[in-house]
Amino acid sequence: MKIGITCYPTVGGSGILATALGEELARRGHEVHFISYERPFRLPVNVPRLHFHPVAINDYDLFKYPDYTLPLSVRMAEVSRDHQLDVLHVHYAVPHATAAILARSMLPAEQQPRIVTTLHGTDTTLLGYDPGYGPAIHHALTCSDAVTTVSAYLKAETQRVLGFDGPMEVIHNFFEPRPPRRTREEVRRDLGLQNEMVLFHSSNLRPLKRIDLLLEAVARIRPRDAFKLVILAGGDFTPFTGDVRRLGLEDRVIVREKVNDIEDYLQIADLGLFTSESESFCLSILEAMCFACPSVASRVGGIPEVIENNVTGLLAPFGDTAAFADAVTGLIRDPARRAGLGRAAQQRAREQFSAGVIVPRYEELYRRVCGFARR
Ligand code: GMT
Repeated sequence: MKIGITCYPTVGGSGILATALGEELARRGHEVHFISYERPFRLPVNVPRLHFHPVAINDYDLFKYPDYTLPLSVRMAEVSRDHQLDVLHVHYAVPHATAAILARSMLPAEQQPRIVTTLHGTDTTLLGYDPGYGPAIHHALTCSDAVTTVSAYLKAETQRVLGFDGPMEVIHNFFEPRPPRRTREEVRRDLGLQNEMVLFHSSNLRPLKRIDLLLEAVARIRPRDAFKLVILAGGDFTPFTGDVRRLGLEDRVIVREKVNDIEDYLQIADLGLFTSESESFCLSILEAMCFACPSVASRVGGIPEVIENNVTGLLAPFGDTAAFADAVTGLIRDPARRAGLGRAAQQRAREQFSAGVIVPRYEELYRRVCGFARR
């Protein structure tokens, strides 16, 4: 099939997932065309059947705010027409789904692609509440040929927040790790680690990730010299350096920004820590699971669909830093239990959230919306 994909190209779960999906589809013989304002940061170059079409954005004096939706829709229409796309799969509704609907209406009927919209999280749980966005999101979902959500939680929230009652398919996220580039020893040495175990967090540091709670919980963990907290930051960590100092964590926290080779760090992670206040799935937990690293995370949103409490990780009540720190301390002191959770987490990742399980579900959906017979 010929599939167009639009996503945010920067660091963030929705773009990472969309990029991985495009790669997997190309590997399976589909022609994949990414359309975005920048090349997605994890999109490899020189891969057969994988193409990138940039959207040019002009900043006209008359506009107080530069517009992206219109040039994106025009580019989507051009790529659909020139490459005879069967499907345009947009990740994160705003503004991608609206642009796709507009692009489709610019084309004659025989050139119109089917539109699949995947909701990833805050497109429902934040923007869905915004009166300036909610009705546009609802309209775009209604006009899509298929809508998917990355968790059952997000599907229920979309029904509740947006009042959308059309069909939605839950297709969980997947992660397929690449081989690390460096050895464990090289990475640990580079981070200046000695015998400490690695507590691990990776995110874009947006306010809902609650890095303040993460640091507060970590400050309660004893003994302090047992661990280092390695944070892979997809955003600016500077606003949190005051908290690090105030909590006396200067010699415990190591931050690496905009990391590409995430597998290098995942392979040395002993325990993932996630204190988000809202999360439709939390791809970072899954990435850690693939390396047999269990996580302690807040019991919010779709996280319980990823972590089975006491089986593949631990869930703590949101905001309870004492309970969170106790759970982490317990696992620091009990390496056998930690390893057991890690093994179960890795097995769950393979069985439920691997490319081999998830990508065929998207392929099946594409065939269905296109009316192709099942091959
Ligand atoms: O919705 C967002 O906040 C953005 C999005 C992103 O691009 O990082 O994150 C969401 O999508 C990820 C991939 O499906 C999920 O793993 C994240 O849980 C989800 N974020 C939230 O729900 C806050």
